Amino acid sequence: DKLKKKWLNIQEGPKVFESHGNPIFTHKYTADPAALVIDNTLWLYTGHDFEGGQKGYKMKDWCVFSTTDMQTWTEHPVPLKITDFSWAKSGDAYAGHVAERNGKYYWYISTNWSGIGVAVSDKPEGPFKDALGKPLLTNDDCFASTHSWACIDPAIFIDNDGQPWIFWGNGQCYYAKLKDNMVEVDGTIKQINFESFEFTEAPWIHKRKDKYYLTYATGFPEKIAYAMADSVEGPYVYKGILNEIAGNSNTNHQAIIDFKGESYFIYHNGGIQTDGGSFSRSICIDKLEYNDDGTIKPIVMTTK
Ligand code: FUB
Repeated sequence: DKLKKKWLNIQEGPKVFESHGNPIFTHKYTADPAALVIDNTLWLYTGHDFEGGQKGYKMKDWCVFSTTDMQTWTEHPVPLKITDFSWAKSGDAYAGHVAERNGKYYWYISTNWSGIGVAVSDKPEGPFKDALGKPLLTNDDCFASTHSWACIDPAIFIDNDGQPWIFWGNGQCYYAKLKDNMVEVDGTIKQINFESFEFTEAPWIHKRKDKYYLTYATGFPEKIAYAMADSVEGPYVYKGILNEIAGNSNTNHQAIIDFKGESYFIYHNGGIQTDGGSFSRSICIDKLEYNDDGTIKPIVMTTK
């Protein structure tokens, strides 16, 4: 019971606290960030690692935090747990992504065995409910992939024409259109053609000045690389490494957002907190800057 309480970090209402630089949260281990800006508020959705020297992932729920200044943060009560998805057999609460559409918030989540699901809420802080009662995507949607974690790491991108897209995968990067209802795939599932560069996982798509950016984890231990294209479907041209291996975590996982006139790179790091590591990770945020030609400057990881 003691362990369970630690895991779920059960709390009744929102908690407000100050962040003093990277890692931005020190009261619990957080990983796999996804971020959403609504008006003046940054919403940060994270995975939740069990603490201290684990030998594997132990992730049973997800967390949501909000801020208007990146210093004072509100942690909202646990909005979503792996057990909220009855079909997510014995899986862990892997990376997710939240998108807003027509006043509703859709939280796409992944698990290592059962694939990708989607939960919905009327509010960015939740509570969220499984929208389908079954997975949105499974390993069967990942072509010939055989490993149990092939169908993970959903990333949603809504283009200027209103078309929502979902990207995901481990080892291969898959993508498809979503229907306007956000809970059904529209048409065929395709693969990004990575000819000369290695995709591990953690895709994230963003757009700036008509250019599409696909950032993703490459290699293992992972670094974050990026590629650029003129269309959401590519072809994507490899542009290099954006973020080096972050601390002593084998994985890295990024979210890229603009907030109050600046661009930010949100990622996780295993190296800062006592007991931190590949399975006890911590979210960090650093500035992201573009060159005049639209390429991105390498991220400088700081403790600020
Ligand atoms: O947190 C579990 C998995 O590790 C995520 O789904 C991957 O992106 C990697 O960060």
